[in-house]
Amino acid sequence: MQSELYIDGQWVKPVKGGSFEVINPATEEVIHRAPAGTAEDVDIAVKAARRAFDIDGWPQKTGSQRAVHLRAIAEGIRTRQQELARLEVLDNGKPFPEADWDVADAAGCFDFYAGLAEQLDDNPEEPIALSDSRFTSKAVKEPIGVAGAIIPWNYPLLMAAWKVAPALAAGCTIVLKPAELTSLTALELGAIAEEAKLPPGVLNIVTGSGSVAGQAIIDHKGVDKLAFTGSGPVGSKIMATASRDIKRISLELGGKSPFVVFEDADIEQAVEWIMFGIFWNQGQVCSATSRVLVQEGIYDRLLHRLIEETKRITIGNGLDEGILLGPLVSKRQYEQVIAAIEAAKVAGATVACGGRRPEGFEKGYYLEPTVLTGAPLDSEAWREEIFGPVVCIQPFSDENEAIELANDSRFGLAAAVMSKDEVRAERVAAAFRAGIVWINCSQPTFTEAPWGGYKQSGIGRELGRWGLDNYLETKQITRFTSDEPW
Ligand code: TXE
Repeated sequence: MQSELYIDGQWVKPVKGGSFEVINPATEEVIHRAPAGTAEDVDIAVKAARRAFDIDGWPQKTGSQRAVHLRAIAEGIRTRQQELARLEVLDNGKPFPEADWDVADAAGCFDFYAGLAEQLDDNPEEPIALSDSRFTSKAVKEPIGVAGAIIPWNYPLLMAAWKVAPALAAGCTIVLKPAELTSLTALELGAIAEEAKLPPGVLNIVTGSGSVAGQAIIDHKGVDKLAFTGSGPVGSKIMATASRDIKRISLELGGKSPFVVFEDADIEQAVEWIMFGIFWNQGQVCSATSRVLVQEGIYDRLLHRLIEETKRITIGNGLDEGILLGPLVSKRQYEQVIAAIEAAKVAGATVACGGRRPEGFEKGYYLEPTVLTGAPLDSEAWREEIFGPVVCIQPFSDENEAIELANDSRFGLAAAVMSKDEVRAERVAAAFRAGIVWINCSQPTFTEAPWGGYKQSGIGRELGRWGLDNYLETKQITRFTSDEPW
């Protein structure tokens, strides 16, 4: 486990020398102390990133040259996959197979953006047909500059990959701040980048608290672009701060995503996808389908089967075999989710199953997977992100009502629909006000496809070619070609 910051290709102690506890959420034990970066460290990191961008020539490298480093990082992640997955479990609590999956996905993300970096060489410019033939014009894409990336704790290495890979592919340099709850694998990424011979200053990793290290990144005048995944209030703060210097921003802020199940859907499959959509990663997923809407005719049967299957979920330490649900990430998150369940009860909801600490667990932030029925449509449980293994389920009568209920939210990250009627499923998918829509499934995420939200779920799109565009500016170059006087 790394104990220093990775800045300008060096491992360094924070200027002020501080550190903070890393706690295993399964045991509540302190397993490490991570370096607590402050504004001074961020300043050094941003200056290194500036030099790497402005002077050392990272953006001037060809896409293929940058791709060599990205592929080497992907390989470095794969070489250490088991070790990284284990660290992720110790830090975040998720079951090992999920962590293993995330780490493989992170490697795939670097490979994918290596491919896009190479493609930048194939299409360096786009000719533009002008209405005035005395001129010719072309558009070129150029990297924005220095990116500041602030990421959450639910997918520590994968979220780092989602930001670092496209930024480096585009030719940006970057300062990355992982969430203070999960710093371990992000710091390992520094070691992997070092082995991949990434030039100094191209990737800098400053761990520390949001209010100190994170705030210093968003405030820094040397940062051209901010990429953030996290809570709405911090997203608002980033947007407000970014407006001062007109920094480019991309924000991914979570949601309260609906899952609509029509009467013609297969109940067993629906139950499986509902559970995947809310219990994977302990429900700490921005796109979790936490509001389930089921058509009246199958509501009782589906609810019965959902409760039966939910009760079968094996809870425990993510490092143990056969565990499907680990602890929540932190004491604070655990207490917040418990409080949300209590508030739901007061508002009139019924706990159909779960809702408590499972028996036999003295340590660890464990919570039974929970199904809530009858949460009033104006209650916080129905409207606000709980970010835990808690699903609200409601009946609906017809398609119009389902769409109305699904869209009645300030969020718009994801939405899902299940129906054997393809035409109806497409119609509902079109009607959803959300950036990611799943038909007959929930949650599958592909590096190639755009990811991001409508409404208060954020701004911009990550992943795919859209993710690369997040780190690129567009420049027009127009030439006067006529011999006639202007
Ligand atoms: O998020 P924060 P928290 C939601 C989810 C969860 C809630 C709170 O509902 O219950 O947010 O989680 C950094 N300047 N999501 O408190 O604080 C912080 O250090 C700059 C949804 O953990 O937003 C961390 O690196 N940075 C979400 C990152 O922001 C600051 C994933 C996210 O932490 C900062 C996580 C500041 N002033 C939580 N304050 C999703 N969209 O997937 C904090 N940070």
